[in-house]
Amino acid sequence: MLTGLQPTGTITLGNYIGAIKQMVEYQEKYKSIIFIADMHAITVPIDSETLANNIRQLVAIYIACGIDPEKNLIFLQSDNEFHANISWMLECNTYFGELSRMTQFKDKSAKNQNFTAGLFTYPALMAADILAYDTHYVPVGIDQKQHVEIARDIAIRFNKKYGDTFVVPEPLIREAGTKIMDLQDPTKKMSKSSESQKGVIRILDDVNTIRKKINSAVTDSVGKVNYDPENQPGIANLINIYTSLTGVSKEEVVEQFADANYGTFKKAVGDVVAEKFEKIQARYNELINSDELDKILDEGMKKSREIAKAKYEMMKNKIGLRR
Ligand code: ATP
Ligand code: LTN
Repeated sequence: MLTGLQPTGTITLGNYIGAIKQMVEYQEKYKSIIFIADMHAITVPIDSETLANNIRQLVAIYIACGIDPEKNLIFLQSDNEFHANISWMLECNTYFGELSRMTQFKDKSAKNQNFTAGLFTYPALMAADILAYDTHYVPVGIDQKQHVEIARDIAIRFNKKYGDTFVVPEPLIREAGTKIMDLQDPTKKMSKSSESQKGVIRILDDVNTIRKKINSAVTDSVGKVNYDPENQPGIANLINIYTSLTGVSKEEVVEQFADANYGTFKKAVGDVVAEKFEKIQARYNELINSDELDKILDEGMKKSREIAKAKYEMMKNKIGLRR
């Protein structure tokens, strides 16, 4: 299993519930590779200092959240030059037309007129990330499903043209209902690159700030804790947060808070998030300036290079890039 996150901002409660928590569960079941997709992060404008800080921070967050370096291969994409090299060979087996149909490209290129060639070829680099490691499963959010599908198409095409080279990967899409929304606008996804301060909970926010953000979450005038995403999207979002972090079912939450007002319910949600993130932050603080982090990345660099280099040599040979 292989997956990665882009270091485009501090991880949110949405990323934690929607991505990192699953990675921690999968490590018990699969041989896992978790990496930082930092070369993908430069497909859109990002300040150099901010990027460097985000990268180190994300490694520390992964480990603080329970991603075990003993059970996972953890590395930085930019520490491994074979990703870009493999990506080039895949690009030359990818059609302009299929890249033009990617919805992420269409969305992001519409937002910035000066979009880069890297934004366009992003899926080929992602295919390289996946195919270099004989990945069987790729856990991603629904928005990334199309990119895993194009990686499959490229793998199948390459295998047909040059003979068996790649494992054809499958996306592991999480069940619906775990999408966490902005606390101030519950119709909008909680996003790490969002400008919203009050609506987005960051994993490194201090616990008082977290409680305050939850207390001032937008709700409705119904006044009763029900799971009704259409008419009570704010409350439904808080119920999703509560159930995701405690494992209690939606029905039980509704029953438990049947007579409670929103203030009481919000306090309970705040307690659950604060308790979880307090522990993660304590571990994060131990890690962020430690050598332990560098050791993990050095080891990951070495191991990931070995694997990707073998695939790179094999591809070169099959394509005819040899003397
Ligand atoms: P960006 O703002 O840079 O687009 P993002 O916070 O929206 O970032 P992504 O980098 O697109 O997040 O996604 C990282 C992972 O986190 C994906 O697997 C995605 O499905 C998951 N994820 C992101 N936001 C949420 C959310 N609000 N609820 C649940 N899962 C989420
Ligand atoms: N595009 C993904 C990050 C990503 C990734 C990958 C995920 C880059 N390469 C390979 C899985 C496998 C994102 O934006 N979440």
